[in-house]
Amino acid sequence: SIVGKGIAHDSAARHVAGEAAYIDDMPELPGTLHAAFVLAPVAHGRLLGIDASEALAMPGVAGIWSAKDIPGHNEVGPILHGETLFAEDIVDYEGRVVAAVAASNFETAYRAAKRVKLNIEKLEPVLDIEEAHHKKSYVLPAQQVVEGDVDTALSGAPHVISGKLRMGGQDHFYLETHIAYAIPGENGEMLVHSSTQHPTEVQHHVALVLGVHANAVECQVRRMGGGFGGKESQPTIIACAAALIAAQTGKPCKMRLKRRDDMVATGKRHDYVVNWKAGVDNTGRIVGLDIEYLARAGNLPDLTGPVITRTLTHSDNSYFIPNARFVGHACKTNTVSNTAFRGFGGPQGIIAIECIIDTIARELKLEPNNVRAINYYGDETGDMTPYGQKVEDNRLVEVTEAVLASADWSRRRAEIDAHNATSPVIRRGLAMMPIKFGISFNLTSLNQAGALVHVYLDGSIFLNHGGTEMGQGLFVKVAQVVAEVFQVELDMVRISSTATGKVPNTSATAASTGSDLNGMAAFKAATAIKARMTRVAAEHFDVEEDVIVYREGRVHAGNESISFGELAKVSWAKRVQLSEAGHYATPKIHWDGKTMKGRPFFYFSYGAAVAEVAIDTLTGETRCLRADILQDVGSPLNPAIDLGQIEGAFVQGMGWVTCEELWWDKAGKLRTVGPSTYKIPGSRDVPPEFNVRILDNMPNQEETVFRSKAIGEPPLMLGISVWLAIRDAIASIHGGVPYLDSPATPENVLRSVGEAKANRTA
Ligand code: MTE
Ligand code: LUZ
Ligand code: MOS
Repeated sequence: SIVGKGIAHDSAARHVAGEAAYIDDMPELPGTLHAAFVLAPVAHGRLLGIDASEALAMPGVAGIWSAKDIPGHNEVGPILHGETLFAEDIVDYEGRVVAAVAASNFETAYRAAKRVKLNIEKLEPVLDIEEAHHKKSYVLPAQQVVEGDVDTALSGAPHVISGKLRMGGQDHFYLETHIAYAIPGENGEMLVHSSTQHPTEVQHHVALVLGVHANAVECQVRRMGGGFGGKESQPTIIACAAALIAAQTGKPCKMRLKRRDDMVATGKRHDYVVNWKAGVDNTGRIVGLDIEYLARAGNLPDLTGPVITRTLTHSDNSYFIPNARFVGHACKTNTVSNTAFRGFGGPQGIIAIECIIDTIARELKLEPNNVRAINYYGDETGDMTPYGQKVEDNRLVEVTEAVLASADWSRRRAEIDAHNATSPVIRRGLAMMPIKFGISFNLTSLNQAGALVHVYLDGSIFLNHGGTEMGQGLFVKVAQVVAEVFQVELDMVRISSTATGKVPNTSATAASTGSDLNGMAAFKAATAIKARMTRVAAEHFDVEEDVIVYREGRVHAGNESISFGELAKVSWAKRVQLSEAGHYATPKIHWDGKTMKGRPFFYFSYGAAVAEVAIDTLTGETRCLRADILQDVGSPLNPAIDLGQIEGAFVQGMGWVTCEELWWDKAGKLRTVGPSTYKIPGSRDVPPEFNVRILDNMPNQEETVFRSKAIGEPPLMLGISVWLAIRDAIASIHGGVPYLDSPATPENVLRSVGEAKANRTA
């Protein structure tokens, strides 16, 4: 069977050989223009004028485009109206796109953009999340998930424990920065190659900006050099600018962002401030939980609404909370608009509840894992989430017990405690955490996909679907599904670029649903073609249809057989359709955005991790020494790809909570704009002992494609175990509750160590 086999990524060899083509590798057409953005130099101001005379005088410069040059709508927002491509009268963050300059080459375009003078009257910026909250400066109304009666639960609880947690954002740092190449055609047509997770959104916004119908625009994507959510909504900005210039000059236009511009101008993970209060009984069981999330939306909503929804629906993580009030505020600040990032609000909710559990355990002098276990969803507690979805596929005990055993928890706990008793400088810490992550877009309408399958007369198969490839291995998985249906070799299935002209009206490849949705759409298309071919085969061999068997590229009827290609030819001769468009819509899900109740997720993915760290209490440096992960992926479509996803996601999550720090100065200027100042985990930050396993023999209880489960995002949150282990190491100093923000940079660790030393009781 091809499904379930650990097969290399279809482009693995080409990735490492440099032969996999990205948009910037495409041969450029003659006359291609290159574009660069003019970005606002202040966080907040009134735009009074643009003086491009110096830029336009430079040799090779073709022109400048700003809001007034847009023939259609100045509109690039993913959900709401009023999110503009080019600033109109107000610039509302440092890096806000104001205009685009085009020139005959890349460097000239960049130099010219820097010479454009913006006349801006400075206004007072709001830069701090809490300041925005105090000023009631929001981009959207607050959302809340409420269950039971929190106030009564808190007032009757034996212990009420409260706290605050600040967590940072995260830059996507995909290797390929944003890029688009727009090629004008005849009669108003536009072909846009875009590095986007959401070709349909690019198509629709290019049409809106150009003032043409969507049918005039095609968006194509062969692959991205990483997306991580950063290319879910943001690519419209780049693609629309390139298309506008292409349309108005009649020349192809390429726009590629330098790393600095990419980091300054496009959105990131939302940083949050969290205030919480928990009512707890003497055993550590949570009886009531009140959490207020202040999320930094930035200058406009973008995807902040659904991101906050996911935070609120992951504030329970794996724990039954009988009385809950989770409130999320979308704080409007004069900083770049934040956007989707792997986990999509889930990590923020999960780090909050894990911090809460850890704090409860240390306050009450209980073992943190016992406090976790006693609060798990299950018969002893309950199975209803605060948002009204029942937990029907609970695998928490399985993953936890198995990971504690394989990580040799008890022995290592004792060993680490013994080490800490005699090691004043280097402290070690150990932590375990579970995850439960809801799979489906929490906006129900997005949970649909299409695929297009053709069988050619030599038996080769052409596959197209609405999902995009960003390195996560979606294309090989969907190809495996199709090869499995027809029982042919994988190399008989041709993987092709995502294109809005082939499969229309798609959702972003996001929410980890790529293979669930597109795999199922392709399965349906292939199965429909196969049913027609089987009828032909039955006629051909003069047998009943149920005698026909597809095996190893051939079609058998008892002792007789013909090749799959021969059957294709016979079918064609009988004038049978060998092509099909499949469509799939996830069943069982619904969500009421007003009451914030429903069954937003088709199913949950479970996982657990144990992390061990060492911290240097004199420098604040930390290191993850070992991590053990067990992840539920149902029956994997491709376990080799899934292992890679788990490893990558864990390390990316670890980066979020340890070394990746975004830093804005007092004027609101982002100062971490490249690898010299923004530290993502490198190969030597990967835990030297890294044991990653997939939960065996646990098919999805729901009818997903071959009973698989999504994998892209869930294990990112397991990286939070590293942060919990750092807390554990700090707590060893005084035996109390450490105060630690995320990321646990050396500065933050040192501050927390200093407080622990000051409060040392011994
Ligand atoms: N893996 C790689 N290599 N590159 C990426 O950009 N994006 C992640 C995840 N894994 C990403 C990745 C994110 S944010 C999501 S939502 C999923 O892949 C999307 O793909 P899938 O739905 O096919 O898993
Ligand atoms: N919901 C979600 C969304 O859970 N994940 C996403 O990526 C997303 N994107 C857009 C809208 N809702
Ligand atoms: Mo992933 S954040 O859903 O693109």
